[in-house]
Amino acid sequence: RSDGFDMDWNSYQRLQTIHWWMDAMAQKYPAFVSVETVGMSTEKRPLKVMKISTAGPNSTRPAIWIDGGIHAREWISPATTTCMANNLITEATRIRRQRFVETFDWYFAPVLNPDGYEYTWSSDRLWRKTRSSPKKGIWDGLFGCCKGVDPNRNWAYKWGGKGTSQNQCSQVYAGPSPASEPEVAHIQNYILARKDSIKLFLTFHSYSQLLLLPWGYDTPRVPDHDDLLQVGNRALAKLRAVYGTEYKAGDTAEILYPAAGGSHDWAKGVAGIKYSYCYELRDKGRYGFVLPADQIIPSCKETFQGVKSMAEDIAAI
Ligand code: ING
Ligand code: ZN
Repeated sequence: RSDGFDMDWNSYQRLQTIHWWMDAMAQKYPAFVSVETVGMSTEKRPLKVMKISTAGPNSTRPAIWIDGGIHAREWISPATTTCMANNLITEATRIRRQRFVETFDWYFAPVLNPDGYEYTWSSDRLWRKTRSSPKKGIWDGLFGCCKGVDPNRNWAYKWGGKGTSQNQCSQVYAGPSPASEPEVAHIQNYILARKDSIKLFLTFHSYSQLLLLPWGYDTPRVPDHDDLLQVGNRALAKLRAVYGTEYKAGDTAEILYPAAGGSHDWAKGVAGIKYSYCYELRDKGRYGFVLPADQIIPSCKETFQGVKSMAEDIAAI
């Protein structure tokens, strides 16, 4: 079937299924689910954002942003974020609703890099970047050229700094200019238009089981570091309580590596969203990017507890 109800979380899903499911949810629950196409990718695939709000599609409540699939091969990210969106829809249908549903509008963009994602299904399971072509230069054909920009080195904050490359063939190629990738440019604009309402920004990657705070570009601490770490550590305690999965929170450049042009730096540095984080989902390297599908639901269950904790804490501030 191809009506969106062939979606499930016992296996990984193609882009079309994810998009059909998003549209089907909006059709089924028009009072609190709406789906917008924010723009098109390089290869003309839609960039879809799902809004879940019990105050309806035009609500301007404080908001929470959740994205996934910016890196093509990190399949657990679209799987976990769509599953969490599905949990939230279920929560929204309840008669007595909890605070995290009633306080916020929730935005989900589960596949930020649709071209790369489809390429991991058709051609190269471990592809990371977008699928854009470099501008033709006189050396092309002599040395060949490489496709794709690292979309998490392409955001317009400290672009081109540490942990990035200007070599087109590098896995961390920052691109020819900030927000050169249409996927990044469209999402930046969409978030900027809503920046004052967004109270929490979460981007989902894999793998390592980390909760990363800004900054990624280098090692200075954010001024409100302790607030971010406290909300983060409380979330990780809730996450761990489900199956005992150990996550660690810390500054990106310190506990992982410095890398400029990432989305959670941009969300804090440019959009001014105080609580901005990057989750690195399961596992710690046993399966890595090729995480078995039977871990989708456990990943979703534990991560949802963490996200709920963050939402409840921020609602209380
Ligand atoms: N990790 C992120 C990456 O883009 C990151 C971690 C995010 C580092 C933002 C610096 C800034 O490298 C994965 N798994 O992609
Ligand atoms: Zn990633």
